[in-house]
Amino acid sequence: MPVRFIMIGGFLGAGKTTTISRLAREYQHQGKRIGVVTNDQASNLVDTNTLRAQGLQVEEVPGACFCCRFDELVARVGALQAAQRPDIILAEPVGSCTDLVATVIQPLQDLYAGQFEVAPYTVLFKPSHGLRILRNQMAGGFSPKAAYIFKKQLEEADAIALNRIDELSSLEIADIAALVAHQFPNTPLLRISATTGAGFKGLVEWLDQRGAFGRKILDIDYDTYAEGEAELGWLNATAHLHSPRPFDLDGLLLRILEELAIHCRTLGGEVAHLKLIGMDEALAFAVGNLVSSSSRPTLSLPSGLKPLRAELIINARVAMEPALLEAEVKRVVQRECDQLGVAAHFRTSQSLRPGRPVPTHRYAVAKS
Ligand SMILES: Nc1nc2c(ncn2[C@@H]2O[C@H](COP(=O)(O)OP(=O)(O)O)[C@@H](O)[C@H]2O)c(=O)[nH]1
Ligand SMILES: [Mg+2]
Repeated sequence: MPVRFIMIGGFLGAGKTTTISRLAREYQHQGKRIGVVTNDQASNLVDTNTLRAQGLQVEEVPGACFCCRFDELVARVGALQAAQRPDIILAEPVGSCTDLVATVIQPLQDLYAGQFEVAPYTVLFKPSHGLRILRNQMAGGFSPKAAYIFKKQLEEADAIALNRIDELSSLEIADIAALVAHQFPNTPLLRISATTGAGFKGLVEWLDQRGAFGRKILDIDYDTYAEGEAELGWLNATAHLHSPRPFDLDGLLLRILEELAIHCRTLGGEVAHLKLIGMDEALAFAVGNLVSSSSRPTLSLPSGLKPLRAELIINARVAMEPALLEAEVKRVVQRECDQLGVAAHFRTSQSLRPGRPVPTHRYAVAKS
């Protein structure tokens, strides 16, 4: 029996991890076994931690996107299959990656036909940047090249899922629907909220379909794509926090995100996604998120913890020079910790610009 491979695409901060987490629960209720593969340019992923904490089997493909580490993707799926024979693999690609139909879906369908059965490719629409990008307003705060990636991601989708409808007015939803219908004609638009579960029945039904999907090969300029991706600074860091007195972990995460939002705005670096996990010694944890410079930081998972010690994991993707991003993040974390009387020691820190994507395979025409 081939394993069902469901990849959920979408820009940084669009809601892929939240969607995958909810889909996993839905499928588990149906009695299905689930494996998850996450992907990032660096290691120490907030997403992997979040999903593992839900009891899911998660494998990581770190260091480059699925398209450039195709064999590693297949190997990680193989590891999941050996461990627990999943019925379904949920896969989250890097949020700045595109051309996934030509470089991942088509090769999987062609080279591993008996092993994988690929579901219709669904890409999440991120309203905070998407509305501005589709309206051609200042590239949503990014450069036109990063906006190019955002649009290419939507162009290769079998369906677009407008996420965060819990936060949108019916007018905003109608506005986005009209823009999508105009710019991506013949692409179905689902309306979902990964947070509340609204629209998930429809999403699951859509993903269950069999047919001629995963065939929209992009006409794409890899120079523009590579330059757009390289404009984003990437930082994955971990720090150990300790204090003589219990401290408010949730409050600290929110303050760090609030301060970073202000600094990024001042420095003119649009936030694509900032994620923080704070974890105590018993591995209970809080998650904080910021998905654009103009959004409000949120605790996607409040913990109520008042620990003496905690580990902090930081994943930041911001349109800023990586060394500057690293310096800003470290400075803000130190300062906010100082104010609470908490000592912060950075253990690992990896900052980079994504390199030019060099896919293992690229199908110029759809084979299957
Ligand atoms: N209000 C709201 N927030 C959401 C929704 N989906 C995701 N989020 C939040 O958006 C942030 C980014 O989500 P995440 O799943 O990490 O995005 P990813 O980068 O695409 O994996 C987190 O704070 C989520 O809690 C949604 O439907 N509604
Ligand atoms: Mg994610």
